[in-house]
Amino acid sequence: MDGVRNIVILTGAGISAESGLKTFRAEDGLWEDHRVEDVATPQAFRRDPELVQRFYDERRQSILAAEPNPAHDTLARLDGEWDGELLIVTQNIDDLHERAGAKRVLHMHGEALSAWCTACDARHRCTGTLLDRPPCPACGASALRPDIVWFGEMPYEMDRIFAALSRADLFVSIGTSGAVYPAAGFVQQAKTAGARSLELNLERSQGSAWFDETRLGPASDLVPAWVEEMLR
Ligand code: BJW
Repeated sequence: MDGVRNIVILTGAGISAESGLKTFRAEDGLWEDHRVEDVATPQAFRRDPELVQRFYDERRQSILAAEPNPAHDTLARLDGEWDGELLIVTQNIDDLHERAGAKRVLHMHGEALSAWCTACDARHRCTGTLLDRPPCPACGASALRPDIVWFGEMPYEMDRIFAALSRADLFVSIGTSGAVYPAAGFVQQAKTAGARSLELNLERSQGSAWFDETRLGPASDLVPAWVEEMLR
């Protein structure tokens, strides 16, 4: 794409689907066994912490067992080779972008492999379980929760995301349904700032009409082909 220097890429659960991680809103998706309000709100955590900790303890183990797929691999290649600005804003809590080698990654909805101490505000890498209420390595309190952004909470690093969107020449959305804000509004913000927009998804997202171009198919086909075009 001519004239493109600054790129913002938004990724969602669809990019990790071919790594074996479930999406949220598919028929067999993650919410099927758990209603969203039972696991992904601070109110749910206060009401039934064990249910929520068990849900994220299981997700953490699935993530550790998964491997990056060609979509993660080729985005990491683009990150390594692209001279202009590039930011991968992921809604995903897995670490597959990083394990594929991407460096310019921002986790706006938090990370499964991080635990947040609600007593002292410290964050720690966590590959085990929180259901058994381990002590915080910093302060010793048994007050660790998943470092995840739930409904009603503020996503991380919004200032940095909005700044990148305001400078973007190209906004690319990969494998997200466009059902959850503020991420669902990024395409409008990027377009208002003058960026072109491209959607790569198995099916059209809810905000599909905002995109200049939509390509439909599995991320592991579409992303490598698009990256090849960008680096040609
Ligand atoms: C493939 C594929 C393949 C499959 N290849 N593609 C009323 C109106 C508007 C907004 C609100 C409202 N009421 C409340 C709100 C705000 C609320 C919200 O958006 N609610 C909606 C339900 C309406 N949002 C919030 O509360 C957020 N905070 C907030 O707004 O703070 C205030 C604020 C104001 C102003 C500025 C900034 C902030 C917080 C949202 C937190 C979301 N948390 C979750 C769970 C935690 C993380 C976790 O457990 O993993 O994040 S919800 C869940 O949805 C998760 C995901 O990151 C997120 C998005 O899902 P995603 O990734 O799009 O997955 P799916 O399953 O929906 O879609 C997958 C897609 O992949 C599909 O399109 C498939 O086709 C595709 N696909 N296979 C390519 N192989």
